[in-house]
Amino acid sequence: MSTLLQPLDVTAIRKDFPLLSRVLHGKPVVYLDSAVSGQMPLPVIERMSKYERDEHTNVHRGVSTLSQEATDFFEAAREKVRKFIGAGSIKEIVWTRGTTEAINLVAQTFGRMTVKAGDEILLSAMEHHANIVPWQMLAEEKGATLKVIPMNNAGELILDSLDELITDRTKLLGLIHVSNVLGTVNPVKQIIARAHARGVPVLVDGAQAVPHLRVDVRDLDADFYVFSGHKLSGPTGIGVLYGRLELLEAMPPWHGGGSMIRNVTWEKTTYLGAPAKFEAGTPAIAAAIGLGAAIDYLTELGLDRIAAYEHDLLAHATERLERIPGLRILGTAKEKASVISFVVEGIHPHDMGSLLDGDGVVVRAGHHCAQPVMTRFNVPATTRASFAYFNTRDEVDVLVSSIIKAIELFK
Ligand code: 7TS
Repeated sequence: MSTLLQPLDVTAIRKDFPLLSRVLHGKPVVYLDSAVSGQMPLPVIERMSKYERDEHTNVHRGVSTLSQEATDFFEAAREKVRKFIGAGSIKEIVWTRGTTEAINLVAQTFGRMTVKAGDEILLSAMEHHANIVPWQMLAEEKGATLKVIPMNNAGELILDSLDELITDRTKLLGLIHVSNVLGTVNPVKQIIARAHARGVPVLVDGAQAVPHLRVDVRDLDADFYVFSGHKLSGPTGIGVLYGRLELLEAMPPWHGGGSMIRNVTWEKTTYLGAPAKFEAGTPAIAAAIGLGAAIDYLTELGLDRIAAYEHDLLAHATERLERIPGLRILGTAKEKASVISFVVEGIHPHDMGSLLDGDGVVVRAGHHCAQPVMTRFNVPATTRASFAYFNTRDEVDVLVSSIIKAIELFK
């Protein structure tokens, strides 16, 4: 941990998360499932509740004071997102329902516009289904093919062959920034530079990166960067598509309806510019404002301090888990975020998940919407613990004891 960084006051932070004082099956809840969905701190919940109690109306409509006020809050949240990820303009920040919708938007606008029969879309071997299926659907529609950057047994991408995998027919590279299964932090800046050298635009799935690392889309030189509010201490129902402005301007609209038009006649409709062009209909206003409040909260704590703290939890958990006989961690990359997937000989990951649940320890068991990763590691599923800035070393120790107890039970 950097000596320049004041450590986080986790005891104080935990008071902001009411769920952490719940009791499950007679045990204090140990929430190790932030990769599924982060918990929202009270300032976020209270900001959304204030909006719903005192300020609720629609945005971008009418001259009423209430509507103008709501529009200001909503657009202020967009500016918070812009600043948080280092984008150049709020025109580059499109609200979506989440990461999944953002990728579908790009596939069905940019993708449909650029991908033709015989073209290729390059993805990495560790993508979430959200960054596979929309491209597969597009490839089927257009007669294009998907190609895959392989990974090694540690869960690191093998980049030696990248220059051969990129061809003259490659229309897009889709890349997960941090793996939701393996925790691997991919060298996206370097990969983007290599793709750009060949004229290939890159979409980065940042769903698991933004909660853990400081992200600067201009420094990365990403063409598209997407993430979800609910993994970033914010609510569900809101997410972000960052797109380079010239790309967004060149893309056709996606959904049609109110709020995205300049003029409508029976003969022809003209559209607004980005981002409004992609935001038909009434958006998730309270959720957007809540995401803005979450960004304020995280910024106040400091992403660097969060990263340092979570890194310590990850190191502690890795060290303790590695000592358990029969337990195998999937994903041992040099650069990792605070996600640990594991399997234990003779115990199905779902059984492990249920036994941990009985001890109040909340983890996820399953394929984590990344079945190709399961296939690559030859496992049907894993159990996954993911750590956030409100978790403690003591909670890691509860996880470890609970796993040991489960192993004893299966002997
Ligand atoms: N991309 C990554 C890397 C993710 O981890 C997830 C959700 C998504 C995309 C989809 O996000 P959504 O908000 O649109 O649903 N990941 C997980 C997970 O790991 N376990 O449950 C959801």
